[in-house]
Amino acid sequence: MQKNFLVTAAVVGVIVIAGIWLLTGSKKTAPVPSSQTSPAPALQEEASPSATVSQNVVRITSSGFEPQTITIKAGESVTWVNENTVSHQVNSAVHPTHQVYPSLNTIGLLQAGESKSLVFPEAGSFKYHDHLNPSLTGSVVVE
Ligand SMILES: [Cu+2]
Repeated sequence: MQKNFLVTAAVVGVIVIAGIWLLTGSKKTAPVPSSQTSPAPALQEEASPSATVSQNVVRITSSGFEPQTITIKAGESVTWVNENTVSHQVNSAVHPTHQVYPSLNTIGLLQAGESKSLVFPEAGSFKYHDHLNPSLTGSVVVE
């Protein structure tokens, strides 16, 4: 009787310890000695440049398009963001007929704070300007 109790207690104890080990072990893949935790921050610093900018953005301010030339890959889009307090109008070269790359004319008028995007499916160099202020020019280079 006494021996059976001790065996049962030992089995229960092993199960409880195994359970705790599994629960804590599932979060950390392996028990790591404390001396190995210090190199971890250095590894994180090396991994940080992997952050990527998913959108190609051209900002429009009172001084023009920024960047003035934006380079993208075929199939990507460009988003024009009017950060100025007045309207701007993105149109294809050449002012005033706008016939070089008519797709750019779908951007057209951008009210203050407004933004519009256009996908460029084919490679090329596409010039545009602000039709309301034709001295402000820019280009999209699609590789
Ligand atoms: Cu124009």
